Amino acid sequence: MRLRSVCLREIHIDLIAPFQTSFGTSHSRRVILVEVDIDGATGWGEVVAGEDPFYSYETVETAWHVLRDHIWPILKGRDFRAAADVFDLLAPIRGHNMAKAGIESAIWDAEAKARGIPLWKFLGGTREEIPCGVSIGIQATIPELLAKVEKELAAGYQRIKIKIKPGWDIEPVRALRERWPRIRLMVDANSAYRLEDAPLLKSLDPFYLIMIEQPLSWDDIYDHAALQKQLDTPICLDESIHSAADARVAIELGACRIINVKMGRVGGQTVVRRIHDICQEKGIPVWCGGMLETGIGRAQNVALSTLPDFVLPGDVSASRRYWIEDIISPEVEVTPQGTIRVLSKPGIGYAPKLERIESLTKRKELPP
Ligand code: SMG
Ligand code: MG
Repeated sequence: MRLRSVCLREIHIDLIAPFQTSFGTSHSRRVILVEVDIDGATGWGEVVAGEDPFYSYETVETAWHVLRDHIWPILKGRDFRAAADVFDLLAPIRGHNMAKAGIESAIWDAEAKARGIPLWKFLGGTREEIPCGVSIGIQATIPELLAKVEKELAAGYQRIKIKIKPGWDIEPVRALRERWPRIRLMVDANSAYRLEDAPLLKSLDPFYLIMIEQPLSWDDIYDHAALQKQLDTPICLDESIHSAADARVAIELGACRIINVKMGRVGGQTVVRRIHDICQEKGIPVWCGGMLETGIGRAQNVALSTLPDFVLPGDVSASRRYWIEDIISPEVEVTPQGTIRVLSKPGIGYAPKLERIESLTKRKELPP
């Protein structure tokens, strides 16, 4: 197969509500959409890099540059066997996984469409309904947090994750546990703590959280292993896992008991499958993380969440939690049981709304 053309678009889209983590607050998103033509079949991918280099070093600007000036020249006109080969073709480019994933996932979509099968099946998915959780940002007050959680539980979501940071950790967890002793609850620190904070993190053990996500540095695995030894609560790694090799090291060192898989962070669907397979073999459950995606990235996340080891509810939730109007049709919807049912159309299964995308587009380029 051959990549005939690529179209890069940057869209700007407002979030329904601001989203606050330990590293900052998002009010709106700048998102790169990648449209590819593979032998006449069209595929769509999304680049999840942020506006600022706070979650990772990649940004919208670095991803645009790497896609246009480095990835496209490697893939242009190149013959390859399958979407599954693209990640390895891009090996000369070190890092920049979010840029790579944007185009690689679009090629997966195009190949699935050319074969006339849904992307989730093409990836090897086995689940037709995926369990969903929500991620709730840092709130100004505990009553506001409780109100948010109440709303999401009423909508059916199967697990609640709250963002924590020093000064907003034990108290919100205690308040949630007092109100809802039995819900599936977890916290995500986005690297806000240090190994010296182990006693504080240990004091979360009595709240039987299903996991603590990424407590320590974004580039650390070793200290997480030391921390995990001291905690009963499982550690889940997010920012620290960039590759299949990282997953293997983290598991071997005992740095985590769960892994959050994000396609953008690891470079595309092929590496998602490799990490999935390693974790499955080692008995480590995985779940799909979220990056405030628009419908394109969300549809890709729904597809990968159908792989068999995605046993825990992910941060993949309904379009309407993020956007007044999403850029796909139908929008991603969640059942009252807190699940998303996969679609049976070829590829990602959701159609990009081209007029809406055009109206949100701030820059567009078809590199020659
Ligand atoms: O997409 O619902 C979502 C956000 C899920 O919490 C979420 N993502 O560290 O897991 C994480 C964060 C990273 C994105 S913060 C802008
Ligand atoms: Mg996280």
